[in-house]
Amino acid sequence: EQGITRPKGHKVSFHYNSRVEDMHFGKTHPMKPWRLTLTKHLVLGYGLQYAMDTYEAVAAGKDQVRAFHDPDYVDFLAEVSPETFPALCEVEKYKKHIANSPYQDLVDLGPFNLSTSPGADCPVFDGMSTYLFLYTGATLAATNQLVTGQSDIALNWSGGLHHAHKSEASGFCYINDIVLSILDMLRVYPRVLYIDIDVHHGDGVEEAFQRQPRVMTLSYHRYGQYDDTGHKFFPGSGDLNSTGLKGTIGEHFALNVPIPSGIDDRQYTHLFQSITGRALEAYKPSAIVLQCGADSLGGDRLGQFNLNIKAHGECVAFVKKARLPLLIVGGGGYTARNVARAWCHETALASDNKLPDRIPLDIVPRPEAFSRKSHGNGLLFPPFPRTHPNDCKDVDLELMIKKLDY
Ligand code: ZL4
Ligand code: CA
Ligand code: ZN
Repeated sequence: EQGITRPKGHKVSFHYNSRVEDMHFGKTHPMKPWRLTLTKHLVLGYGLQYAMDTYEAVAAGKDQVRAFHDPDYVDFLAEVSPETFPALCEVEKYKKHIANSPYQDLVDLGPFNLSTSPGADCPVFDGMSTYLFLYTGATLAATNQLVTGQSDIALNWSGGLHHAHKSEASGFCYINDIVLSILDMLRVYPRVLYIDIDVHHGDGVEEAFQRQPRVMTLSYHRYGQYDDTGHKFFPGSGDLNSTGLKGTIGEHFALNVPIPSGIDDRQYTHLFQSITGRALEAYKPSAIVLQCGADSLGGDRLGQFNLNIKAHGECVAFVKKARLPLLIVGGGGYTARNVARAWCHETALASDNKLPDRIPLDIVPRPEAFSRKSHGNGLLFPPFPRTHPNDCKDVDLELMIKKLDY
């Protein structure tokens, strides 16, 4: 912790509750709350707690979650467990919420796209309610720090669940903490810019504000054919021409940057800085929400980009330079040791600290997680580039940048 200092011109708050780590989505489910444990170990191992105000998150209230979500859905989420699920499915007010999902044949779905089948994207698991209301509480506390002017940057790595809809879970996301945060921000700030660097399209946030010119959503994501099975990369939306709901005043206030697999640091940084820079200049937001999904890193179990931790962090550094109230949330990220490295590095960037690349293995509780002979044990080690079926060879990045600048 030598050398860790508090930032000079701004205040950073860090919001977390370790109870989110106790949950398991299922044995081989890719979403591992363990990545949050590793992130915490690195943040504390480097001593970054001395650079920020740290807050233990408390659970969000049902009333707070109802600001966006359907009241029946909120009741269901608050009561559900693997034990109560079958009985709840029989309750009359929930029966009308059986989703009409294209994946119905794959898993046995209950209401709200929830299921106790092991193959489900959004399983019902032990401690689920606790987990959901805690990550949401952390995002709302972080938001409160910003809107009351008590912090300039607020962080919640357990949040950023961008796929959740008003009355439906989707893609490992149940409560859309980002939408709830932006709704709180709109009471104070005239315009909010939402930026999403998760490898998946931020569809839930875009949809929630598709009629709202006071929110601009900007998502960078893998888009197109997944492989030769004909499946599209999840969730399948977010092409260049989706720019908000046509015929409403929200039209033109959604931006999407669809990207093929295999994009590298240089290409991504160029895209990100050109487009984000232009959006900041044209939209002049009063505050920013940045979703930092770490599944855009190279070597991610689900992602197909080839970004280095340094390039991922440069997105955070670039956005921070706007000097606007900034909420930073996590999101996806499925190779836990890389997720932890990236989010620790980005916590340091947010608080103006430069970390030594050598991970303090003598202090972190699980050093073996970070010391792999094949990978080295540095903080910013470059993930090995991989090739994918439809790799980014000669997509015209300049054309994409030009098309979006209208
Ligand atoms: C799994 O191994 O593309 C779920 C999901 C459960 C356990 C064992 C069951 C085996 C990968 C994914 C069968 C698995 C079938 N288990 C999963 C169309 C799909 C339907 C479900 O980062 N099958 C759906 C969602 C995406 C689909 C990505 C990203 C969230 C975020 C923010 C969400 N859904 C095909 C997959 C496994 C599983 C292994 C999986 N699911 C990979 N990609 C998806 O943007 C947090
Ligand atoms: Ca994205
Ligand atoms: Zn993702």
